[in-house]
Amino acid sequence: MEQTYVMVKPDGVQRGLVGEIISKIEKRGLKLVALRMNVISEATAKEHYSEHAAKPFFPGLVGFITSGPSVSMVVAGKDAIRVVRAINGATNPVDAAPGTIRGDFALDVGRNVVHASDSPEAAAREIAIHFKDSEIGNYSRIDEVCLYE
Ligand code: DAT
Ligand code: MG
Repeated sequence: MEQTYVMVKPDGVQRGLVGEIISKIEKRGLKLVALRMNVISEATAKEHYSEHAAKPFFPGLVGFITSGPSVSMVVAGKDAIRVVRAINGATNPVDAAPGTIRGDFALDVGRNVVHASDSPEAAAREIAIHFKDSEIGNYSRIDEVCLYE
């Protein structure tokens, strides 16, 4: 099953949205296989967002993502990368469809509540940045017999 890296950013934690966000992911049928709350270090934030290092919003993005506790997870399931990106909605919340996390809970692109990997390569890279192999669980959910044909 495909794995993806997902983060509830510091704004989502401050606004009490952690449970609702995790609930959407779980109820969809995706499986949590790793979960942690921590304040991400500046070095980890820069590595995580290295593709944006040259962009004007990069310093603000790194400052924001390290500004308080965030929740990191690894989520597994069928097409987990595409499915979580769809659950999150468009990067700019103004363009995000209602029903998505960003479309329901955010307005500003720099305060868009959630992150998720956008490709298999990004997922592998981001999971390795945030978790050791030993922190990623391997189990079956009891409802997998109903979720998958
Ligand atoms: P996504 O988070 O949907 O993968 P991205 O990789 O293009 O989007 O950008 C990473 C984050 O950077 C995004 O969630 C919010 C911030 N960001 C992107 N574009 C921005 C902009 N024009 N101004 C401010 N922040 C921006
Ligand atoms: Mg991205």
